[in-house]
Amino acid sequence: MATQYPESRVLIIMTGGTICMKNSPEGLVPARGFLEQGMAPRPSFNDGSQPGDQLGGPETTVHPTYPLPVFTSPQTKTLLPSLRTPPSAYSRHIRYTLFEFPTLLDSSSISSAGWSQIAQTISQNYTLFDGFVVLHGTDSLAYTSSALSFTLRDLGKPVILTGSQASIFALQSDAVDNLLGSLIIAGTFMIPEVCLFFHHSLYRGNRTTKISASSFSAFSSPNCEPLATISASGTSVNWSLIRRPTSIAKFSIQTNLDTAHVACLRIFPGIKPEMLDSVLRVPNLRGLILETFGAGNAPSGEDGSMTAAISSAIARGIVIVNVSQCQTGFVSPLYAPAGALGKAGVIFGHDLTTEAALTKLSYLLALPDLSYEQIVEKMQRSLRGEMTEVHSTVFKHPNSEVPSITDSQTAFTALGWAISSGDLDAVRALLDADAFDLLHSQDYAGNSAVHVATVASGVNVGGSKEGEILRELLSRGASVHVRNKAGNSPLFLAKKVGNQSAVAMLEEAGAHLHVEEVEWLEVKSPDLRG
Ligand code: ASN
Repeated sequence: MATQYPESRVLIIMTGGTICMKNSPEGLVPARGFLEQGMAPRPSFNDGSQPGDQLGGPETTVHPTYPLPVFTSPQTKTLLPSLRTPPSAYSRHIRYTLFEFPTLLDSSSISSAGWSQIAQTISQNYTLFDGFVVLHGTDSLAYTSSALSFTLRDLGKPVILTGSQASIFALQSDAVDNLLGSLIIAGTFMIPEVCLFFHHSLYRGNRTTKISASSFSAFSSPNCEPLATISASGTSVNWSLIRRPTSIAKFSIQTNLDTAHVACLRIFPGIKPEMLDSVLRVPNLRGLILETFGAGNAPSGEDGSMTAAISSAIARGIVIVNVSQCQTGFVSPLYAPAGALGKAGVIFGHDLTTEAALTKLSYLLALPDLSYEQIVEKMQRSLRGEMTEVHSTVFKHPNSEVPSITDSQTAFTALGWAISSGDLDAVRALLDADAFDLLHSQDYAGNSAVHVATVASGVNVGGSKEGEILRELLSRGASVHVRNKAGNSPLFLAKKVGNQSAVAMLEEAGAHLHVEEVEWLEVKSPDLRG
Protein backbone atom coordinates (compact mmCIF):
# COMPACT_ATOMS: atom_id res chain seq x y z
CA MET A 1 0.00 0.00 0.00
CA ALA A 2 1.27 3.46 -0.88
CA THR A 3 2.37 5.67 2.01
CA GLN A 4 -0.31 8.09 3.04
CA TYR A 5 0.55 11.58 4.18
CA PRO A 6 -1.51 14.24 5.90
CA GLU A 7 -2.94 17.16 3.98
CA SER A 8 -3.00 20.88 4.66
CA ARG A 9 -5.66 23.03 3.11
CA VAL A 10 -4.87 26.25 1.29
CA LEU A 11 -7.20 28.70 -0.42
CA ILE A 12 -5.77 30.43 -3.49
CA ILE A 13 -7.41 33.77 -4.26
CA MET A 14 -6.93 34.91 -7.85
CA THR A 15 -7.15 38.68 -8.36
CA GLY A 16 -5.43 38.81 -11.79
CA GLY A 17 -1.96 39.90 -12.89
CA THR A 18 0.47 38.60 -15.48
CA ILE A 19 0.50 35.14 -13.88
CA CYS A 20 -2.92 34.39 -15.44
CA MET A 21 -2.62 36.55 -18.55
CA LYS A 22 -3.07 35.59 -22.18
CA ASN A 23 -2.54 37.57 -25.38
CA SER A 24 -5.34 39.66 -26.81
CA PRO A 25 -5.42 42.19 -29.67
CA GLU A 26 -4.97 44.92 -27.01
CA GLY A 27 -1.99 43.18 -25.36
CA LEU A 28 -1.80 40.88 -22.33
CA VAL A 29 -5.05 40.62 -20.35
CA PRO A 30 -6.06 38.43 -17.38
CA ALA A 31 -7.82 35.17 -18.38
CA ARG A 32 -10.21 32.92 -16.42
CA GLY A 33 -9.83 29.18 -15.81
CA PHE A 34 -6.44 29.26 -14.02
CA LEU A 35 -7.09 26.15 -11.90
CA GLU A 36 -8.23 24.01 -14.82
CA GLN A 37 -5.83 25.30 -17.50
CA GLY A 38 -2.82 26.54 -15.55
CA MET A 39 -2.58 24.14 -12.61
CA ALA A 40 -4.48 20.89 -13.22
CA PRO A 41 -2.35 19.79 -16.23
CA ARG A 42 0.93 20.10 -14.24
CA PRO A 43 1.99 17.10 -12.11
CA SER A 44 3.65 19.36 -9.53
CA PHE A 45 0.23 20.87 -8.77
CA ASN A 46 -1.90 17.76 -9.27
CA ASP A 47 -1.14 14.24 -8.08
CA GLY A 48 -4.32 12.96 -9.73
CA SER A 49 -5.67 11.79 -6.37
CA GLN A 50 -9.27 10.81 -5.88
CA PRO A 51 -11.49 11.83 -2.95
CA GLY A 52 -10.94 8.59 -1.05
CA ASP A 53 -7.17 9.14 -1.05
CA GLN A 54 -7.52 12.03 1.31
CA LEU A 55 -6.16 11.65 4.77
CA GLY A 56 -6.04 14.01 7.67
CA GLY A 57 -8.42 15.06 10.40
CA PRO A 58 -8.83 13.33 13.72
CA GLU A 59 -7.38 9.86 13.70
CA THR A 60 -7.12 10.01 9.91
CA THR A 61 -10.81 9.76 9.13
CA VAL A 62 -11.63 10.37 5.49
CA HIS A 63 -13.32 13.69 5.06
CA PRO A 64 -16.21 13.65 2.62
CA THR A 65 -15.81 17.21 1.38
CA TYR A 66 -13.70 16.73 -1.70
CA PRO A 67 -14.72 19.88 -3.44
CA LEU A 68 -13.62 22.46 -0.87
CA PRO A 69 -16.23 24.87 0.45
CA VAL A 70 -15.52 28.52 -0.20
CA PHE A 71 -17.62 31.47 0.90
CA THR A 72 -17.89 33.94 -1.94
CA SER A 73 -20.10 36.25 0.08
CA PRO A 74 -21.43 36.02 3.62
CA GLN A 75 -24.54 34.33 2.21
CA THR A 76 -23.19 31.96 -0.43
CA LYS A 77 -21.32 28.80 0.30
CA THR A 78 -19.97 27.47 -2.96
CA LEU A 79 -18.24 24.14 -3.44
CA LEU A 80 -15.16 24.55 -5.60
CA PRO A 81 -13.19 21.63 -7.02
CA SER A 82 -9.92 20.96 -5.25
CA LEU A 83 -6.59 19.55 -6.35
CA ARG A 84 -3.64 18.42 -4.30
CA THR A 85 0.11 18.44 -4.73
CA PRO A 86 2.27 15.33 -4.51
CA PRO A 87 3.83 14.97 -1.04
CA SER A 88 6.31 17.75 -0.35
CA ALA A 89 9.73 17.34 1.26
CA TYR A 90 7.80 17.80 4.53
CA SER A 91 5.78 14.58 3.99
CA ARG A 92 2.59 16.51 3.45
CA HIS A 93 0.20 17.11 0.57
CA ILE A 94 -1.29 20.51 0.00
CA ARG A 95 -4.94 20.33 -0.96
CA TYR A 96 -6.14 23.57 -2.44
CA THR A 97 -8.88 25.25 -4.35
CA LEU A 98 -8.88 28.50 -6.24
CA PHE A 99 -11.39 31.30 -6.03
CA GLU A 100 -11.34 33.74 -8.95
CA PHE A 101 -12.51 37.29 -8.38
CA PRO A 102 -15.49 38.26 -10.55
CA THR A 103 -13.31 40.89 -12.27
CA LEU A 104 -9.65 40.00 -12.83
CA LEU A 105 -7.35 42.99 -12.77
CA ASP A 106 -4.11 44.24 -14.12
CA SER A 107 -2.83 45.20 -10.66
CA SER A 108 -2.19 48.78 -11.76
CA SER A 109 -5.97 49.20 -11.22
CA ILE A 110 -6.10 47.83 -7.66
CA SER A 111 -7.70 50.10 -5.08
CA SER A 112 -8.77 50.13 -1.48
CA ALA A 113 -11.99 48.36 -2.59
CA GLY A 114 -9.90 45.48 -4.02
CA TRP A 115 -7.95 45.20 -0.74
CA SER A 116 -11.24 45.02 1.15
CA GLN A 117 -12.45 42.28 -1.20
CA ILE A 118 -9.30 40.21 -0.56
CA ALA A 119 -9.57 40.75 3.21
CA GLN A 120 -13.24 39.77 3.24
CA THR A 121 -12.56 36.61 1.24
CA ILE A 122 -9.85 35.61 3.73
CA SER A 123 -12.05 36.45 6.68
CA GLN A 124 -15.07 34.52 5.40
CA ASN A 125 -12.93 31.45 4.73
CA TYR A 126 -10.53 31.83 7.65
CA THR A 127 -11.67 28.77 9.60
CA LEU A 128 -11.80 26.49 6.55
CA PHE A 129 -8.14 26.71 5.51
CA ASP A 130 -4.68 26.46 7.07
CA GLY A 131 -3.22 29.20 4.89
CA PHE A 132 -3.96 31.57 2.01
CA VAL A 133 -2.17 32.41 -1.24
CA VAL A 134 -3.18 35.58 -3.07
CA LEU A 135 -2.31 35.74 -6.77
CA HIS A 136 -1.84 39.34 -7.85
CA GLY A 137 -0.06 41.40 -10.48
CA THR A 138 3.42 42.55 -9.58
CA ASP A 139 2.96 46.25 -10.38
CA SER A 140 1.17 47.09 -7.14
CA LEU A 141 1.98 43.89 -5.23
CA ALA A 142 4.10 45.68 -2.61
CA TYR A 143 1.25 48.15 -1.96
CA THR A 144 -1.32 45.36 -1.58
CA SER A 145 1.01 43.33 0.67
CA SER A 146 1.54 46.38 2.86
CA ALA A 147 -2.16 47.26 2.92
CA LEU A 148 -3.22 43.72 3.87
CA SER A 149 -0.68 43.57 6.68
CA PHE A 150 -2.62 46.38 8.38
CA THR A 151 -6.08 45.27 7.28
CA LEU A 152 -5.72 41.75 8.74
CA ARG A 153 -5.57 42.06 12.52
CA ASP A 154 -4.43 39.36 14.96
CA LEU A 155 -3.62 37.15 12.01
CA GLY A 156 -2.86 33.59 13.09
CA LYS A 157 -2.25 31.92 9.71
CA PRO A 158 0.02 32.55 6.72
CA VAL A 159 -1.19 34.85 3.96
CA ILE A 160 1.25 34.78 1.04
CA LEU A 161 1.00 37.08 -1.95
CA THR A 162 2.72 36.24 -5.18
CA GLY A 163 2.54 36.73 -8.92
CA SER A 164 4.97 36.44 -11.77
CA GLN A 165 6.82 38.41 -14.41
CA ALA A 166 5.69 36.04 -17.18
CA SER A 167 2.38 34.20 -17.57
CA ILE A 168 2.02 30.59 -16.44
CA PHE A 169 1.02 29.88 -20.05
CA ALA A 170 4.36 31.22 -21.39
CA LEU A 171 7.11 28.76 -22.32
CA GLN A 172 9.64 30.37 -19.98
CA SER A 173 8.12 31.71 -16.82
CA ASP A 174 8.65 32.21 -13.12
CA ALA A 175 4.97 31.47 -12.44
CA VAL A 176 5.29 27.79 -11.44
CA ASP A 177 8.17 28.40 -9.03
CA ASN A 178 6.50 31.36 -7.37
CA LEU A 179 3.14 29.65 -7.00
CA LEU A 180 4.46 26.27 -5.87
CA GLY A 181 6.81 27.86 -3.34
CA SER A 182 3.96 29.98 -1.92
CA LEU A 183 1.61 27.00 -1.76
CA ILE A 184 4.09 24.78 0.06
CA ILE A 185 5.08 27.44 2.57
CA ALA A 186 1.43 28.40 3.24
CA GLY A 187 0.54 24.76 3.84
CA THR A 188 3.60 23.80 5.86
CA PHE A 189 4.88 26.60 8.08
CA MET A 190 2.85 28.49 10.65
CA ILE A 191 4.08 31.96 9.69
CA PRO A 192 1.22 34.21 10.82
CA GLU A 193 2.16 37.21 8.71
CA VAL A 194 1.23 38.80 5.40
CA CYS A 195 4.17 37.80 3.23
CA LEU A 196 5.29 38.26 -0.34
CA PHE A 197 6.98 35.28 -2.00
CA PHE A 198 9.04 35.87 -5.13
CA HIS A 199 12.05 34.27 -6.76
CA HIS A 200 12.77 31.76 -3.96
CA SER A 201 12.45 34.28 -1.11
CA LEU A 202 9.67 34.93 1.37
CA TYR A 203 9.56 38.54 2.54
CA ARG A 204 7.53 40.39 5.14
CA GLY A 205 4.96 41.98 2.82
CA ASN A 206 5.10 45.49 4.26
CA ARG A 207 8.90 45.68 3.81
CA THR A 208 8.91 45.04 0.07
CA THR A 209 9.26 47.16 -3.02
CA LYS A 210 9.26 46.28 -6.72
CA ILE A 211 12.74 46.85 -8.10
CA SER A 212 12.58 45.42 -11.62
CA ALA A 213 10.04 45.55 -14.44
CA SER A 214 11.48 42.48 -16.14
CA SER A 215 13.87 40.46 -13.95
CA PHE A 216 12.52 37.35 -12.23
CA SER A 217 14.13 38.76 -9.11
CA ALA A 218 11.59 41.59 -9.09
CA PHE A 219 11.27 42.43 -5.39
CA SER A 220 13.52 43.51 -2.63
CA SER A 221 13.10 43.98 1.10
CA PRO A 222 15.88 46.49 1.71
CA ASN A 223 15.54 46.92 5.47
CA CYS A 224 14.44 43.46 6.58
CA GLU A 225 16.03 40.09 5.85
CA PRO A 226 13.88 37.48 4.07
CA LEU A 227 11.65 35.49 6.44
CA ALA A 228 12.48 32.31 4.51
CA THR A 229 14.37 31.15 1.46
CA ILE A 230 13.94 28.10 -0.73
CA SER A 231 16.92 26.23 -2.15
CA ALA A 232 17.68 22.72 -3.33
CA SER A 233 18.12 21.66 0.30
CA GLY A 234 14.63 22.80 1.29
CA THR A 235 13.01 25.79 2.95
CA SER A 236 14.98 27.63 5.56
CA VAL A 237 12.76 29.73 7.82
CA ASN A 238 14.33 32.55 9.81
CA TRP A 239 12.15 31.95 12.87
CA SER A 240 13.84 34.69 14.85
CA LEU A 241 12.24 37.26 12.52
CA ILE A 242 8.74 35.81 12.43
CA ARG A 243 6.18 37.89 14.28
CA ARG A 244 3.43 36.16 16.18
CA PRO A 245 0.35 37.68 17.75
CA THR A 246 0.98 38.08 21.48
CA SER A 247 -2.42 39.43 22.44
CA ILE A 248 -5.04 36.79 23.10
CA ALA A 249 -7.50 37.95 20.48
CA LYS A 250 -9.44 36.62 17.51
CA PHE A 251 -8.62 37.41 13.91
CA SER A 252 -10.54 40.40 12.52
CA ILE A 253 -10.32 42.80 9.59
CA GLN A 254 -10.38 46.57 9.15
CA THR A 255 -11.40 47.30 5.58
CA ASN A 256 -11.89 50.48 3.51
CA LEU A 257 -8.44 52.01 3.92
CA ASP A 258 -8.70 55.75 3.30
CA THR A 259 -6.55 56.10 0.18
CA ALA A 260 -8.84 58.84 -1.13
CA HIS A 261 -7.45 61.48 1.21
CA VAL A 262 -3.72 60.78 1.15
CA ALA A 263 -1.07 61.81 -1.35
CA CYS A 264 2.56 61.10 -2.02
CA LEU A 265 5.08 63.65 -3.26
CA ARG A 266 8.69 63.14 -4.28
CA ILE A 267 10.95 66.08 -3.52
CA PHE A 268 13.36 67.05 -6.34
CA PRO A 269 15.99 69.76 -6.75
CA GLY A 270 14.20 72.96 -7.73
CA ILE A 271 10.74 71.95 -6.46
CA LYS A 272 8.60 75.06 -6.00
CA PRO A 273 6.88 75.70 -2.66
CA GLU A 274 3.67 76.41 -4.63
CA MET A 275 3.74 72.84 -5.97
CA LEU A 276 3.95 71.41 -2.48
CA ASP A 277 1.38 73.90 -1.21
CA SER A 278 -1.12 73.06 -3.97
CA VAL A 279 -0.88 69.33 -3.14
CA LEU A 280 -1.39 70.15 0.52
CA ARG A 281 -4.46 72.20 -0.39
CA VAL A 282 -6.22 69.44 -2.33
CA PRO A 283 -9.74 69.52 -0.83
CA ASN A 284 -10.18 67.17 2.14
CA LEU A 285 -6.56 65.96 2.07
CA ARG A 286 -5.72 64.30 5.41
CA GLY A 287 -2.20 62.97 4.92
CA LEU A 288 0.95 63.33 2.81
CA ILE A 289 3.93 61.02 2.39
CA LEU A 290 6.92 63.20 1.57
CA GLU A 291 9.74 61.34 -0.18
CA THR A 292 12.83 63.26 0.84
CA PHE A 293 16.55 63.10 0.05
CA GLY A 294 18.92 60.84 2.00
CA ALA A 295 18.38 60.84 5.74
CA GLY A 296 15.19 62.91 5.43
CA ASN A 297 16.27 66.24 3.96
CA ALA A 298 14.26 68.67 1.84
CA PRO A 299 14.96 72.23 0.67
CA SER A 300 13.55 74.82 3.05
CA GLY A 301 12.77 77.17 0.15
CA GLU A 302 13.50 80.87 -0.18
CA ASP A 303 12.93 82.49 3.22
CA GLY A 304 11.69 79.14 4.52
CA SER A 305 8.71 79.10 2.12
CA MET A 306 8.69 75.27 1.83
CA THR A 307 8.78 74.88 5.59
CA ALA A 308 6.01 77.48 5.92
CA ALA A 309 3.75 75.53 3.53
CA ILE A 310 4.36 72.43 5.63
CA SER A 311 3.74 74.13 8.99
CA SER A 312 0.51 75.63 7.71
CA ALA A 313 -0.73 72.21 6.49
CA ILE A 314 0.10 70.60 9.83
CA ALA A 315 -1.79 73.40 11.58
CA ARG A 316 -4.78 72.45 9.39
CA GLY A 317 -4.55 68.88 10.74
CA ILE A 318 -2.78 67.19 7.81
CA VAL A 319 -0.45 64.36 8.84
CA ILE A 320 2.88 64.59 6.98
CA VAL A 321 5.29 61.63 7.04
CA ASN A 322 8.93 61.85 5.99
CA VAL A 323 10.35 58.80 4.17
CA SER A 324 13.60 58.54 2.27
CA GLN A 325 14.06 58.23 -1.48
CA CYS A 326 16.98 55.93 -0.64
CA GLN A 327 16.29 52.22 -0.38
CA THR A 328 18.20 51.59 2.82
CA GLY A 329 18.81 53.54 6.01
CA PHE A 330 16.64 55.71 8.25
CA VAL A 331 15.25 59.23 8.15
CA SER A 332 16.32 61.14 11.25
CA PRO A 333 17.09 64.70 12.36
CA LEU A 334 20.80 64.16 11.62
CA TYR A 335 21.04 67.17 9.28
CA ALA A 336 19.53 70.60 9.80
CA PRO A 337 17.00 70.40 6.90
CA ALA A 338 15.52 67.17 8.27
CA GLY A 339 15.60 68.63 11.79
CA ALA A 340 13.62 71.66 10.53
CA LEU A 341 10.96 69.36 9.08
CA GLY A 342 10.77 67.56 12.42
CA LYS A 343 10.40 70.87 14.28
CA ALA A 344 7.57 71.83 11.92
CA GLY A 345 5.75 68.65 13.02
CA VAL A 346 6.64 66.26 10.18
CA ILE A 347 6.76 62.64 11.40
CA PHE A 348 9.96 60.68 10.88
CA GLY A 349 8.97 57.46 9.10
CA HIS A 350 12.17 55.61 10.18
CA ASP A 351 12.86 53.01 7.46
CA LEU A 352 9.30 52.68 6.14
CA THR A 353 8.99 52.06 2.43
CA THR A 354 6.71 54.51 0.61
CA GLU A 355 4.28 51.62 0.05
CA ALA A 356 4.11 50.84 3.77
CA ALA A 357 3.92 54.51 4.79
CA LEU A 358 1.05 55.24 2.41
CA THR A 359 -1.01 52.19 3.34
CA LYS A 360 -0.29 52.53 7.06
CA LEU A 361 -1.47 56.13 7.05
CA SER A 362 -4.56 55.13 5.01
CA TYR A 363 -5.26 52.41 7.58
CA LEU A 364 -4.90 54.74 10.56
CA LEU A 365 -7.11 57.36 8.89
CA ALA A 366 -9.78 54.68 8.42
CA LEU A 367 -9.83 53.70 12.09
CA PRO A 368 -12.81 55.24 13.80
CA ASP A 369 -12.27 57.91 16.45
CA LEU A 370 -8.48 58.25 16.32
CA SER A 371 -7.30 61.74 17.22
CA TYR A 372 -4.51 63.52 15.30
CA GLU A 373 -2.14 62.83 18.22
CA GLN A 374 -3.02 59.11 18.25
CA ILE A 375 -2.38 58.85 14.51
CA VAL A 376 0.98 60.56 14.93
CA GLU A 377 1.87 58.26 17.83
CA LYS A 378 0.93 55.08 15.95
CA MET A 379 2.67 56.23 12.79
CA GLN A 380 5.96 56.26 14.72
CA ARG A 381 5.52 52.76 16.15
CA SER A 382 5.81 49.42 14.44
CA LEU A 383 2.32 47.90 14.20
CA ARG A 384 3.12 44.88 11.99
CA GLY A 385 6.89 44.87 11.76
CA GLU A 386 6.78 47.46 9.00
CA MET A 387 9.52 49.61 10.54
CA THR A 388 12.61 48.99 12.59
CA GLU A 389 12.08 50.26 16.09
CA VAL A 390 14.72 50.73 18.71
CA HIS A 391 12.62 48.50 20.95
CA SER A 392 12.02 45.64 18.56
CA THR A 393 8.86 43.57 18.95
CA VAL A 394 10.43 40.37 17.68
CA PHE A 395 11.78 37.81 20.09
CA LYS A 396 15.29 38.22 21.43
CA HIS A 397 17.64 35.27 21.51
CA PRO A 398 19.32 34.04 23.56
CA ASN A 399 18.97 35.60 27.01
CA SER A 400 22.42 35.63 28.52
CA GLU A 401 21.06 35.31 32.09
CA VAL A 402 19.77 31.83 31.40
CA PRO A 403 22.03 28.98 30.36
CA SER A 404 21.55 28.52 26.63
CA ILE A 405 20.33 25.16 25.44
CA THR A 406 21.82 24.38 22.09
CA ASP A 407 19.92 21.19 21.35
CA SER A 408 16.41 22.41 20.57
CA GLN A 409 14.90 18.94 20.98
CA THR A 410 16.32 18.71 24.50
CA ALA A 411 14.96 22.15 25.27
CA PHE A 412 11.55 21.14 23.96
CA THR A 413 11.56 18.01 26.12
CA ALA A 414 12.45 20.17 29.14
CA LEU A 415 9.56 22.49 28.28
CA GLY A 416 7.22 19.50 28.01
CA TRP A 417 8.28 18.39 31.50
CA ALA A 418 7.83 21.87 32.92
CA ILE A 419 4.36 22.11 31.40
CA SER A 420 3.32 18.63 32.56
CA SER A 421 4.44 19.33 36.10
CA GLY A 422 2.71 22.73 36.14
CA ASP A 423 5.99 24.55 36.81
CA LEU A 424 5.26 28.06 35.51
CA ASP A 425 8.63 29.47 36.58
CA ALA A 426 10.50 26.78 34.67
CA VAL A 427 8.31 27.38 31.61
CA ARG A 428 9.11 31.10 31.78
CA ALA A 429 12.84 30.50 32.19
CA LEU A 430 12.94 28.16 29.20
CA LEU A 431 10.96 30.57 27.05
CA ASP A 432 13.16 33.48 28.11
CA ALA A 433 16.14 31.54 26.84
CA ASP A 434 14.70 30.12 23.69
CA ALA A 435 11.25 31.49 22.92
CA PHE A 436 11.31 31.54 19.16
CA ASP A 437 12.74 28.05 18.83
CA LEU A 438 10.52 26.47 21.44
CA LEU A 439 7.31 28.05 20.26
CA HIS A 440 7.56 26.56 16.80
CA SER A 441 9.04 23.22 17.90
CA GLN A 442 7.01 20.04 17.76
CA ASP A 443 7.65 16.59 19.20
CA TYR A 444 7.85 13.30 17.24
CA ALA A 445 4.03 13.26 16.95
CA GLY A 446 3.87 16.87 15.83
CA ASN A 447 2.58 18.19 19.15
CA SER A 448 3.48 21.79 19.95
CA ALA A 449 3.86 23.24 23.45
CA VAL A 450 0.22 24.34 23.21
CA HIS A 451 -0.90 20.77 22.46
CA VAL A 452 1.08 19.55 25.46
CA ALA A 453 -0.40 22.23 27.72
CA THR A 454 -3.96 21.34 26.78
CA VAL A 455 -3.64 17.65 27.57
CA ALA A 456 -1.03 17.49 30.34
CA SER A 457 -2.61 16.01 33.42
CA GLY A 458 -3.54 18.58 36.01
CA VAL A 459 -2.70 21.55 33.82
CA ASN A 460 -5.42 24.17 33.77
CA VAL A 461 -7.78 22.06 35.79
CA GLY A 462 -9.42 24.51 38.10
CA GLY A 463 -7.37 27.43 36.74
CA SER A 464 -4.66 28.53 39.25
CA LYS A 465 -0.96 28.52 38.48
CA GLU A 466 -1.23 25.68 35.97
CA GLY A 467 -3.88 27.62 34.07
CA GLU A 468 -1.42 30.42 33.61
CA ILE A 469 0.94 28.21 31.61
CA LEU A 470 -1.29 28.17 28.57
CA ARG A 471 -1.80 31.93 28.83
CA GLU A 472 1.98 32.36 29.09
CA LEU A 473 2.53 30.35 25.91
CA LEU A 474 -0.15 32.24 24.00
CA SER A 475 0.95 35.66 25.14
CA ARG A 476 4.50 34.84 24.02
CA GLY A 477 3.19 34.17 20.52
CA ALA A 478 2.51 30.42 20.41
CA SER A 479 0.09 29.51 17.63
CA VAL A 480 -3.32 27.98 18.35
CA HIS A 481 -3.55 26.75 14.74
CA VAL A 482 -0.64 24.29 14.56
CA ARG A 483 -1.81 20.72 13.92
CA ASN A 484 -0.02 17.58 15.04
CA LYS A 485 0.77 14.70 12.69
CA ALA A 486 -2.72 13.24 13.16
CA GLY A 487 -4.10 16.59 11.95
CA ASN A 488 -5.45 17.63 15.35
CA SER A 489 -5.49 21.15 16.71
CA PRO A 490 -4.92 21.93 20.41
CA LEU A 491 -8.60 22.94 20.70
CA PHE A 492 -9.72 19.52 19.47
CA LEU A 493 -7.50 17.80 22.05
CA ALA A 494 -8.71 20.11 24.81
CA LYS A 495 -12.33 19.26 23.96
CA LYS A 496 -11.50 15.57 23.70
CA VAL A 497 -9.99 15.47 27.19
CA GLY A 498 -12.65 17.80 28.58
CA ASN A 499 -10.25 20.57 29.61
CA GLN A 500 -12.87 23.34 29.70
CA SER A 501 -10.61 26.16 30.90
CA ALA A 502 -8.16 25.44 28.06
CA VAL A 503 -11.07 25.32 25.59
CA ALA A 504 -12.22 28.76 26.73
CA MET A 505 -8.75 30.28 26.52
CA LEU A 506 -7.95 28.76 23.13
CA GLU A 507 -11.25 30.03 21.71
CA GLU A 508 -10.55 33.48 23.12
CA ALA A 509 -7.26 33.38 21.17
CA GLY A 510 -9.08 32.58 17.91
CA ALA A 511 -8.83 28.77 17.84
CA HIS A 512 -11.52 26.92 15.91
CA LEU A 513 -12.25 23.37 14.84
CA HIS A 514 -12.05 21.97 11.34
CA VAL A 515 -15.23 20.41 10.06
CA GLU A 516 -13.86 16.84 10.55
CA GLU A 517 -13.11 17.62 14.17
CA VAL A 518 -16.65 18.88 14.72
CA GLU A 519 -17.99 15.72 13.07
CA TRP A 520 -15.76 13.48 15.20
CA LEU A 521 -16.86 15.17 18.42
CA GLU A 522 -20.50 14.88 17.36
CA VAL A 523 -20.19 11.15 16.76
CA LYS A 524 -17.80 10.13 19.55
CA SER A 525 -18.71 12.47 22.34
CA PRO A 526 -21.69 14.70 21.62
CA ASP A 527 -21.47 16.37 25.02
CA LEU A 528 -17.93 17.66 24.31
CA ARG A 529 -18.76 19.73 21.23
CA GLY A 530 -19.25 22.87 23.27
N1 ASN B 1 0.95 44.58 -15.26
C1 ASN B 1 1.05 43.37 -14.51
C2 ASN B 1 0.23 43.54 -13.24
O1 ASN B 1 0.70 44.11 -12.29
C3 ASN B 1 2.50 43.06 -14.21
C4 ASN B 1 2.77 41.69 -13.63
O2 ASN B 1 1.95 41.10 -13.02
N2 ASN B 1 3.97 41.16 -13.82
O3 ASN B 1 -0.92 43.13 -13.21
